[in-house]
Amino acid sequence: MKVKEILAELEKKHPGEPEYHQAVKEVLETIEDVYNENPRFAKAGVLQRLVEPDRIFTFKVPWMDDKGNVQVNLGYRVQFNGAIGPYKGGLRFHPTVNLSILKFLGFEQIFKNSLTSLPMGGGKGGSDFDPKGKSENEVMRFCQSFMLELWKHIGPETDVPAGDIGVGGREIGFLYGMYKKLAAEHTGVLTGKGLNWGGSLVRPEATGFGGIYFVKEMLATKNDSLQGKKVSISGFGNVAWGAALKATQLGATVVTISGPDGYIYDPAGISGEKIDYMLDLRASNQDIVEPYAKKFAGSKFVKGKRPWEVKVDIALPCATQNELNGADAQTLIANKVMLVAEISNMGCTPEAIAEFHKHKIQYAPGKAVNAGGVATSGLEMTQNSMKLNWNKDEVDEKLHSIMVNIHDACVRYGKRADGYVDYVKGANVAGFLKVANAMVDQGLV
Ligand code: 2IT
Repeated sequence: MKVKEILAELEKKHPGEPEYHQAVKEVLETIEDVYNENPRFAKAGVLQRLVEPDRIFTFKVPWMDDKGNVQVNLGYRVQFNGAIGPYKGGLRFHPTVNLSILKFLGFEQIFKNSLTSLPMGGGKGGSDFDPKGKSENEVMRFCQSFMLELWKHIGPETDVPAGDIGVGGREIGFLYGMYKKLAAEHTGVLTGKGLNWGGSLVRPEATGFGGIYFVKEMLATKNDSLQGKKVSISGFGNVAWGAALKATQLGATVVTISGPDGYIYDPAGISGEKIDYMLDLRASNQDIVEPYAKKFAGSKFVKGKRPWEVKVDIALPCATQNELNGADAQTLIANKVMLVAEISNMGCTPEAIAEFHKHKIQYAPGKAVNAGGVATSGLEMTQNSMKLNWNKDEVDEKLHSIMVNIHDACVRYGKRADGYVDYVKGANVAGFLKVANAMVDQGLV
């Protein structure tokens, strides 16, 4: 197969969808060898089929704001690939949401979910709704209207959405309430649910915790640990919160968080009540971090900048796609960064990744590092099916062993002759093989 041809065809068919093209390109370039070594894949047209979603639903979401004005947003669900299980992936509510972004996220989700070893296909959805500044009633009305369309297409054995940027426990509650009313069923159709109504312990922490468990494994390959390391984190939402909590527990000092307004530098370390304060910042619905600097003496707010200019040992993008570019990577490398791990989805641009590879910096992509979130969603689905709840230690242990296994798989398929691990290749090949084999086994559907 010719990666170039498939990509050219894709760009022709779907013009103006750069994030989608970027995600597909990265995967195809790294699986080319293993694809060509297995003629059964080409015979079954696996790649041509894999790069197109199974189906996409787009719908109108009309709702009324607190002033009585009619508002109209766009809603989407991309059911990308269901070869190894029901479609699974989050919902993102953010004004930038469009089909390119949801197709990139859905495509990444296929390989990420495969890596978890749990039976989940890839999907993603969301809306261009902007939660910033909206009242709780407005968020509820929006979620209810969104679910009024979405519920037709999802189900516990069909497609199981969860949260992503802009969708947390509160939104999952409103969405779930409406689904339950429409379907007249109390089932595990969403994950990230509240603990009293089918949720799993450790799901809120899981993406950040899993990311740090992965980083711990990366460091262990160098006989090193998080103890005493200086860490920069971007974002201040659920993922950043969980990562800061676990990194701090393991002896690291987290010195930054960030928002659309700029970043916070706190040389004393973001720990204890400062980590709790991240939840208040998020709950204020303003999408800014500046108030942190006013609250905690010794920290400062750097307006309009990203945290990658701070000298650290470890950098962890935890916000959104393409948030760390080639110039940022060069700055980090000049400052002697030793490890970069994306806990956001596709946090680094291709130029940044090329810099890390060129300088043999340990670097791992989101689909491996942040898989703990969806893995724990998978564990929530299992508990829902069994109609019982595991305790905190049981879930955390399972999450931990899943992350260790994902790391092992990355090393197995990504280790180069000189010992350097290409985690991008490792994650893509390991994730791809399982899905590709399942597609071949199931025939042309
Ligand atoms: O990007 C992700 O993996 C998520 N937003 C979580 C998806 C899930 O179904 O838990």
